[in-house]
Amino acid sequence: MASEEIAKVDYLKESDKDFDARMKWWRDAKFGMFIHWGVYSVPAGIYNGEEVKGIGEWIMEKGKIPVEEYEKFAKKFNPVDFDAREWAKIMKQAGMKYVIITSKHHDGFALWDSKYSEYDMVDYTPFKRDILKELSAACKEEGISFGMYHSIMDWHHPQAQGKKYPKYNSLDSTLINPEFPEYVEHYMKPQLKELIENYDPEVLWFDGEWIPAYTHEMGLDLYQYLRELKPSLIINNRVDKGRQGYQGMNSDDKYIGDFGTPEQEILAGTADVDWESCMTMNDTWGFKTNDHNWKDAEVLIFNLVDVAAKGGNYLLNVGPTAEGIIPVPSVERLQKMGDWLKINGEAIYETEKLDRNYKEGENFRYIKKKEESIYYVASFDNTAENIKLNYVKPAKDSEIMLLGYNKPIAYTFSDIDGLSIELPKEAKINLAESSAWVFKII
Ligand code: FHN
Repeated sequence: MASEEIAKVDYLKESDKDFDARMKWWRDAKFGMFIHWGVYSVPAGIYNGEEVKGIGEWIMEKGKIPVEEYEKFAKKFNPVDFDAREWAKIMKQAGMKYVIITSKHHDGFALWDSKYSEYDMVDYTPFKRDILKELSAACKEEGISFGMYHSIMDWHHPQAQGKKYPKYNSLDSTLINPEFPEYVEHYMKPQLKELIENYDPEVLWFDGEWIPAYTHEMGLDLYQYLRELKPSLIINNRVDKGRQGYQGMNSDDKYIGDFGTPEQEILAGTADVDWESCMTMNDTWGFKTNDHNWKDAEVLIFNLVDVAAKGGNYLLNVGPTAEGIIPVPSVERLQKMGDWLKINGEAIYETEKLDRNYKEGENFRYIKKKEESIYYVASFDNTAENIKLNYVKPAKDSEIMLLGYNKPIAYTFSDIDGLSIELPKEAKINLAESSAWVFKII
């Protein structure tokens, strides 16, 4: 990066020690809830009686709904069943340590009481309550770190894409709307300031950065602005322009952001920068009446182990209904994940990656406890009589425990045959329901 650019973003000179200190809680947390909730949950994928294909929160764009029409959905948004404490309890039971909720998605609707817009939960809907205020308070009570998603792209504000400029076209638009810098300076930044001052988020998760009107220089400036407002704030790489599509990692270290953001995918191996994989449980982020492709809890647990073994975080999405309810299929999966973590969480939280490239179909993952010589091996083959591991060499007289069974497990080790662990029948009975068995090598 040119020296004048670094000069513009003093925080880039942050020492590794300071960066590590700022990221510590986030790296230890490993598992968070993503919440996509807003006006789009009212139509829930249906417009003029027709199903609109694609992800639910894009209905305004995919359904080519004029701004005035879409505003009518906002007038109807009345989540009378919303209970922030209930949501925080679901996160807690699931073993989730942080939450990222959409403060404002691409449709431009604010889930808080913004003094810069009437197009918000308190001024525009019959509900008249500040969602972010209630949820941030409930999360603090449960000891869950509170973060917010914020879209740079805005389909409602007249100086962004709204009524004056051609509808958003991310793929091949060359039109740069001349008022976007004004929108950033006098709308987006003031709204972000009030979000930080009112709700004290630990993380800001940007998105919609791909629009041509938003530039790398704006990203550098925004990062500096936000870190000056809250020095401990953690900000994802979508605050800048370096993300490589859904792969999510920056293409060049001139781009900023505290962590990479693979979307609906997990890195093949480890990375030398922080990253977080965000995923849905089904085929949409925002609620849709007709959603499909629900992932089984076992797959979600494998994903969590896979991400932890590779040194990342897992941000798993829920899309609440227009009434304010987290869908039952989501809650059921989160309960199973929480039950698994109650037994095996020590192999996930406060752990670090073991640099290893996993082969396709390999159903073991290796994880190391931070600052300790304790290793965990997660096995997804629960039918085996014994398990052979050729990647880890127990120290002399090591004890091997099976989490949840809590009796030493017999094993043999040789340099030629590697480590062979016999599985006691009793263990297979006790853990028959477990999605993955975790061996702790002490
Ligand atoms: O366009 C958004 C989409 O609606 C959703 O918010 C995902 C989640 O990360 N991000 C963008 C698509 O990459």
